[in-house]
Amino acid sequence: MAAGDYMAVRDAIKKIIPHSSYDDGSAGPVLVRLAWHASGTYDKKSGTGGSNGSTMRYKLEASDEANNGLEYARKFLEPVKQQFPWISYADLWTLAGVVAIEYMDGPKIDWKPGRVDDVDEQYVPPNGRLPDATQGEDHIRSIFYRMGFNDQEIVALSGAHNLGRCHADRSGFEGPWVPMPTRFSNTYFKLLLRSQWHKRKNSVGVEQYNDEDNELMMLPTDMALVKDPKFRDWVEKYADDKDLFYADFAAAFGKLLELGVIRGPEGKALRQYARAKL
Ligand code: HIF
Repeated sequence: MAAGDYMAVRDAIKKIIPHSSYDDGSAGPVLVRLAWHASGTYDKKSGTGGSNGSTMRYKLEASDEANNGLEYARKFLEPVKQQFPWISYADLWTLAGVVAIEYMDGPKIDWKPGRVDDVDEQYVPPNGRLPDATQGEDHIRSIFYRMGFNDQEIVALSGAHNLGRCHADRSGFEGPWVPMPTRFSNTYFKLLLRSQWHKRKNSVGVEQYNDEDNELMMLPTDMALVKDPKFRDWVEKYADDKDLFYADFAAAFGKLLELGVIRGPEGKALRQYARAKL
Protein backbone atom coordinates (compact mmCIF):
# COMPACT_ATOMS: atom_id res chain seq x y z
CA MET A 1 0.00 0.00 0.00
CA ALA A 2 1.41 3.37 -1.01
CA ALA A 3 2.62 5.61 1.82
CA GLY A 4 0.22 8.52 2.12
CA ASP A 5 -2.88 6.61 0.98
CA TYR A 6 -5.16 7.95 3.70
CA MET A 7 -8.27 6.66 1.93
CA ALA A 8 -6.95 3.13 2.43
CA VAL A 9 -6.34 3.87 6.12
CA ARG A 10 -9.88 5.25 6.44
CA ASP A 11 -11.26 2.04 4.94
CA ALA A 12 -9.23 -0.10 7.34
CA ILE A 13 -10.50 1.95 10.30
CA LYS A 14 -14.11 1.52 9.14
CA LYS A 15 -13.60 -2.25 9.13
CA ILE A 16 -12.63 -2.38 12.81
CA ILE A 17 -15.62 -0.31 14.01
CA PRO A 18 -18.33 -3.03 14.03
CA HIS A 19 -17.35 -5.20 16.99
CA SER A 20 -19.76 -7.86 18.17
CA SER A 21 -18.09 -8.51 21.52
CA TYR A 22 -17.61 -4.88 22.55
CA ASP A 23 -19.93 -2.14 23.90
CA ASP A 24 -23.17 -1.80 21.92
CA GLY A 25 -21.45 -3.71 19.09
CA SER A 26 -19.16 -0.81 18.20
CA ALA A 27 -15.64 0.46 18.74
CA GLY A 28 -16.71 3.84 17.35
CA PRO A 29 -17.38 5.81 20.55
CA VAL A 30 -14.16 4.84 22.31
CA LEU A 31 -12.21 5.85 19.17
CA VAL A 32 -13.84 9.29 19.37
CA ARG A 33 -12.84 9.56 23.02
CA LEU A 34 -9.24 8.60 22.15
CA ALA A 35 -9.02 11.34 19.50
CA TRP A 36 -10.37 13.89 21.98
CA HIS A 37 -8.18 12.89 24.94
CA ALA A 38 -5.08 12.79 22.73
CA SER A 39 -5.85 16.40 21.72
CA GLY A 40 -7.44 17.82 24.87
CA THR A 41 -4.20 18.19 26.83
CA TYR A 42 -3.38 21.32 24.86
CA ASP A 43 -2.45 24.48 26.74
CA LYS A 44 -2.63 27.56 24.57
CA LYS A 45 -0.42 29.70 26.81
CA SER A 46 2.59 27.39 26.88
CA GLY A 47 1.93 25.74 23.51
CA THR A 48 2.36 22.30 25.09
CA GLY A 49 0.15 19.21 24.85
CA GLY A 50 -2.21 18.31 22.00
CA SER A 51 -2.35 15.39 19.60
CA ASN A 52 1.01 15.96 17.92
CA GLY A 53 3.60 13.57 19.35
CA SER A 54 1.00 10.95 20.43
CA THR A 55 2.34 11.26 23.97
CA MET A 56 -0.33 8.89 25.29
CA ARG A 57 2.02 6.14 24.05
CA TYR A 58 3.96 6.84 27.25
CA LYS A 59 2.93 5.40 30.58
CA LEU A 60 2.74 8.73 32.38
CA GLU A 61 -0.06 9.99 30.14
CA ALA A 62 -1.71 6.59 29.53
CA SER A 63 -2.04 6.16 33.28
CA ASP A 64 -3.72 9.53 33.93
CA GLU A 65 -6.96 8.23 35.39
CA ALA A 66 -8.95 10.37 32.95
CA ASN A 67 -7.58 8.05 30.26
CA ASN A 68 -8.84 4.81 31.82
CA GLY A 69 -10.29 2.54 29.15
CA LEU A 70 -8.50 4.16 26.23
CA GLU A 71 -6.18 1.15 26.06
CA TYR A 72 -9.11 -0.55 24.27
CA ALA A 73 -9.14 2.11 21.58
CA ARG A 74 -5.37 1.99 21.14
CA LYS A 75 -5.50 -1.81 20.91
CA PHE A 76 -8.30 -1.76 18.32
CA LEU A 77 -6.13 0.49 16.14
CA GLU A 78 -2.93 -1.53 16.43
CA PRO A 79 -3.71 -3.83 13.43
CA VAL A 80 -4.33 -0.72 11.32
CA LYS A 81 -0.93 0.67 12.38
CA GLN A 82 0.68 -2.67 11.48
CA GLN A 83 -0.99 -2.58 8.08
CA PHE A 84 0.10 1.03 7.42
CA PRO A 85 3.37 1.48 9.32
CA TRP A 86 4.02 4.82 7.62
CA ILE A 87 1.18 6.61 9.42
CA SER A 88 2.08 8.21 12.74
CA TYR A 89 0.09 7.20 15.82
CA ALA A 90 -0.78 10.87 16.25
CA ASP A 91 -2.39 10.96 12.80
CA LEU A 92 -3.98 7.52 13.20
CA TRP A 93 -5.65 8.31 16.55
CA THR A 94 -7.10 11.61 15.33
CA LEU A 95 -8.14 10.21 11.93
CA ALA A 96 -9.87 7.28 13.66
CA GLY A 97 -12.05 9.74 15.63
CA VAL A 98 -13.06 11.51 12.42
CA VAL A 99 -13.80 8.26 10.58
CA ALA A 100 -15.79 6.91 13.55
CA ILE A 101 -17.96 10.05 13.75
CA GLU A 102 -18.68 9.87 10.04
CA TYR A 103 -19.35 6.13 10.22
CA MET A 104 -21.91 6.73 13.00
CA ASP A 105 -23.89 9.22 10.84
CA GLY A 106 -22.10 12.31 12.12
CA PRO A 107 -20.79 15.19 10.02
CA LYS A 108 -17.67 15.11 7.87
CA ILE A 109 -14.82 16.73 9.75
CA ASP A 110 -11.84 18.32 8.04
CA TRP A 111 -8.70 16.41 8.93
CA LYS A 112 -5.14 17.00 7.82
CA PRO A 113 -2.19 14.62 8.26
CA GLY A 114 1.29 15.66 9.33
CA ARG A 115 1.42 14.92 13.05
CA VAL A 116 4.60 13.17 14.14
CA ASP A 117 5.57 10.61 16.77
CA ASP A 118 9.22 11.51 17.11
CA VAL A 119 9.08 13.01 20.59
CA ASP A 120 10.38 11.41 23.73
CA GLU A 121 8.92 11.16 27.20
CA GLN A 122 9.91 14.65 28.24
CA TYR A 123 7.15 16.02 25.99
CA VAL A 124 4.40 14.27 27.95
CA PRO A 125 2.14 16.98 29.36
CA PRO A 126 1.45 16.80 33.09
CA ASN A 127 -1.53 14.70 34.20
CA GLY A 128 -4.69 16.50 35.22
CA ARG A 129 -5.26 18.61 32.10
CA LEU A 130 -8.41 16.70 31.06
CA PRO A 131 -11.79 17.58 32.59
CA ASP A 132 -13.17 16.15 35.82
CA ALA A 133 -16.79 15.05 35.35
CA THR A 134 -17.73 15.64 39.01
CA GLN A 135 -17.39 19.41 38.58
CA GLY A 136 -19.45 22.30 37.18
CA GLU A 137 -19.44 25.20 34.73
CA ASP A 138 -16.41 27.04 36.17
CA HIS A 139 -14.25 23.96 35.74
CA ILE A 140 -15.52 23.26 32.21
CA ARG A 141 -14.74 26.85 31.24
CA SER A 142 -11.27 26.82 32.74
CA ILE A 143 -10.36 23.57 30.95
CA PHE A 144 -11.75 24.52 27.53
CA TYR A 145 -10.70 28.19 27.65
CA ARG A 146 -7.17 26.90 28.32
CA MET A 147 -7.37 25.14 24.94
CA GLY A 148 -8.76 28.26 23.26
CA PHE A 149 -12.47 27.39 22.96
CA ASN A 150 -15.43 29.69 23.69
CA ASP A 151 -18.83 28.90 25.25
CA GLN A 152 -20.53 28.11 21.94
CA GLU A 153 -17.76 25.72 20.94
CA ILE A 154 -17.86 24.03 24.35
CA VAL A 155 -21.56 23.25 23.95
CA ALA A 156 -21.14 22.16 20.32
CA LEU A 157 -18.37 19.74 21.32
CA SER A 158 -20.46 18.43 24.19
CA GLY A 159 -22.86 16.89 21.70
CA ALA A 160 -20.32 14.07 21.33
CA HIS A 161 -21.80 12.62 24.50
CA ASN A 162 -24.52 11.44 22.16
CA LEU A 163 -22.03 8.63 21.58
CA GLY A 164 -20.94 5.80 23.83
CA ARG A 165 -21.33 5.18 27.49
CA CYS A 166 -19.72 5.45 30.91
CA HIS A 167 -18.19 2.40 32.54
CA ALA A 168 -18.08 1.93 36.32
CA ASP A 169 -14.63 0.34 36.11
CA ARG A 170 -13.17 3.20 34.02
CA SER A 171 -14.61 6.49 35.28
CA GLY A 172 -16.91 5.36 38.10
CA PHE A 173 -19.96 6.56 36.14
CA GLU A 174 -22.38 4.15 34.49
CA GLY A 175 -24.58 4.05 31.41
CA PRO A 176 -25.22 5.75 28.07
CA TRP A 177 -26.50 9.31 27.54
CA VAL A 178 -28.97 8.37 24.80
CA PRO A 179 -30.94 5.27 23.72
CA MET A 180 -28.93 4.81 20.49
CA PRO A 181 -25.35 5.49 21.55
CA THR A 182 -23.73 4.42 18.30
CA ARG A 183 -25.63 6.89 16.15
CA PHE A 184 -24.60 10.53 16.07
CA SER A 185 -27.47 13.04 16.42
CA ASN A 186 -28.64 15.95 18.58
CA THR A 187 -30.67 13.69 20.90
CA TYR A 188 -28.28 14.44 23.78
CA PHE A 189 -29.35 18.10 23.78
CA LYS A 190 -33.05 17.23 23.53
CA LEU A 191 -32.78 14.85 26.46
CA LEU A 192 -30.79 17.32 28.54
CA LEU A 193 -33.72 19.74 28.26
CA ARG A 194 -36.66 17.39 28.31
CA SER A 195 -36.05 14.48 30.62
CA GLN A 196 -36.50 14.50 34.35
CA TRP A 197 -33.03 13.98 35.73
CA HIS A 198 -32.57 12.95 39.33
CA LYS A 199 -29.34 12.73 41.26
CA ARG A 200 -28.58 9.25 42.54
CA LYS A 201 -25.71 7.07 43.65
CA ASN A 202 -24.92 4.41 41.07
CA SER A 203 -23.94 0.78 41.76
CA VAL A 204 -20.42 1.77 42.75
CA GLY A 205 -21.57 4.66 44.96
CA VAL A 206 -20.74 7.51 42.55
CA GLU A 207 -23.26 10.35 42.20
CA GLN A 208 -24.68 10.87 38.72
CA TYR A 209 -27.97 11.97 37.16
CA ASN A 210 -30.40 9.39 35.80
CA ASP A 211 -33.70 9.42 33.96
CA GLU A 212 -36.87 8.00 35.50
CA ASP A 213 -36.03 4.41 34.51
CA ASN A 214 -32.36 4.71 35.46
CA GLU A 215 -31.44 3.68 31.93
CA LEU A 216 -29.91 6.91 30.66
CA MET A 217 -27.48 9.15 32.48
CA MET A 218 -25.90 12.58 32.64
CA LEU A 219 -22.65 13.60 34.30
CA PRO A 220 -22.52 16.59 36.66
CA THR A 221 -20.60 18.41 33.88
CA ASP A 222 -23.42 17.62 31.40
CA MET A 223 -26.01 19.06 33.80
CA ALA A 224 -23.92 22.24 34.12
CA LEU A 225 -24.77 22.96 30.48
CA VAL A 226 -28.44 23.45 31.32
CA LYS A 227 -27.87 25.18 34.67
CA ASP A 228 -25.60 27.88 33.25
CA PRO A 229 -27.70 30.37 31.23
CA LYS A 230 -25.05 31.06 28.57
CA PHE A 231 -24.44 27.37 27.95
CA ARG A 232 -28.19 26.69 28.05
CA ASP A 233 -28.90 29.09 25.18
CA TRP A 234 -26.67 26.97 22.95
CA VAL A 235 -28.14 23.69 24.23
CA GLU A 236 -31.58 25.00 23.17
CA LYS A 237 -30.32 26.07 19.75
CA TYR A 238 -28.67 22.71 19.07
CA ALA A 239 -31.70 20.77 20.34
CA ASP A 240 -33.86 22.66 17.82
CA ASP A 241 -31.54 22.76 14.86
CA LYS A 242 -29.68 19.59 13.96
CA ASP A 243 -27.99 21.12 10.89
CA LEU A 244 -26.60 23.99 12.94
CA PHE A 245 -25.32 21.50 15.51
CA TYR A 246 -23.65 19.33 12.85
CA ALA A 247 -21.92 22.32 11.25
CA ASP A 248 -20.75 23.77 14.58
CA PHE A 249 -19.69 20.38 15.90
CA ALA A 250 -17.64 19.63 12.78
CA ALA A 251 -15.86 22.97 13.09
CA ALA A 252 -15.16 22.62 16.83
CA PHE A 253 -14.04 18.98 16.67
CA GLY A 254 -11.82 19.76 13.68
CA LYS A 255 -10.27 22.61 15.67
CA LEU A 256 -9.72 20.31 18.66
CA LEU A 257 -7.71 17.85 16.56
CA GLU A 258 -5.50 20.67 15.23
CA LEU A 259 -4.59 22.16 18.63
CA GLY A 260 -0.83 22.60 18.88
CA VAL A 261 -0.21 20.92 15.54
CA ILE A 262 2.50 22.87 13.77
CA ARG A 263 3.84 20.96 10.81
CA GLY A 264 7.35 20.69 9.45
CA PRO A 265 10.78 21.56 10.90
CA GLU A 266 9.41 24.80 12.36
CA GLY A 267 6.93 22.74 14.38
CA LYS A 268 9.70 20.62 15.86
CA ALA A 269 11.71 23.65 16.89
CA LEU A 270 8.66 25.33 18.43
CA ARG A 271 7.76 22.21 20.41
CA GLN A 272 11.27 22.06 21.84
CA TYR A 273 11.11 25.73 22.75
CA ALA A 274 7.67 25.38 24.41
CA ARG A 275 8.74 22.31 26.35
CA ALA A 276 11.92 23.92 27.61
CA LYS A 277 9.93 26.82 29.03
CA LEU A 278 7.38 24.66 30.86
FE1 HIF B 1 -16.46 12.63 27.38
N1 HIF B 1 -16.58 11.34 28.93
N2 HIF B 1 -16.13 14.17 28.67
N3 HIF B 1 -16.19 13.89 25.81
N4 HIF B 1 -16.64 11.04 26.13
C1 HIF B 1 -16.80 9.99 28.87
C2 HIF B 1 -17.02 9.25 27.74
C3 HIF B 1 -16.98 9.76 26.47
C4 HIF B 1 -16.14 14.10 30.04
C5 HIF B 1 -16.21 12.94 30.79
C6 HIF B 1 -16.44 11.68 30.27
C7 HIF B 1 -16.05 15.24 25.90
C8 HIF B 1 -16.06 15.98 27.04
C9 HIF B 1 -16.07 15.49 28.32
C10 HIF B 1 -16.67 11.12 24.76
C11 HIF B 1 -16.38 12.24 24.01
C12 HIF B 1 -16.19 13.52 24.52
C13 HIF B 1 -16.81 9.45 30.19
C14 HIF B 1 -17.01 7.98 30.54
C15 HIF B 1 -16.60 10.49 31.06
C16 HIF B 1 -16.54 10.42 32.58
C17 HIF B 1 -15.70 7.20 30.42
C18 HIF B 1 -15.93 5.75 30.74
O1 HIF B 1 -16.32 5.46 31.87
O2 HIF B 1 -15.72 4.91 29.85
C19 HIF B 1 -16.04 15.44 30.57
C20 HIF B 1 -16.00 15.78 32.06
C21 HIF B 1 -16.00 16.30 29.51
C22 HIF B 1 -15.95 17.83 29.56
C23 HIF B 1 -17.28 18.44 29.69
C24 HIF B 1 -16.03 15.88 24.51
C25 HIF B 1 -17.28 16.64 24.30
C26 HIF B 1 -18.44 15.85 24.73
C27 HIF B 1 -14.85 16.85 24.22
C28 HIF B 1 -16.00 14.66 23.68
O3 HIF B 1 -15.89 14.64 22.41
C29 HIF B 1 -17.09 9.85 24.23
C30 HIF B 1 -17.31 9.54 22.74
C31 HIF B 1 -17.28 9.00 25.30
C32 HIF B 1 -17.76 7.55 25.26
C33 HIF B 1 -16.59 6.60 25.34
C34 HIF B 1 -17.00 5.16 25.32
O4 HIF B 1 -16.14 4.33 25.65
O5 HIF B 1 -18.14 4.82 24.98
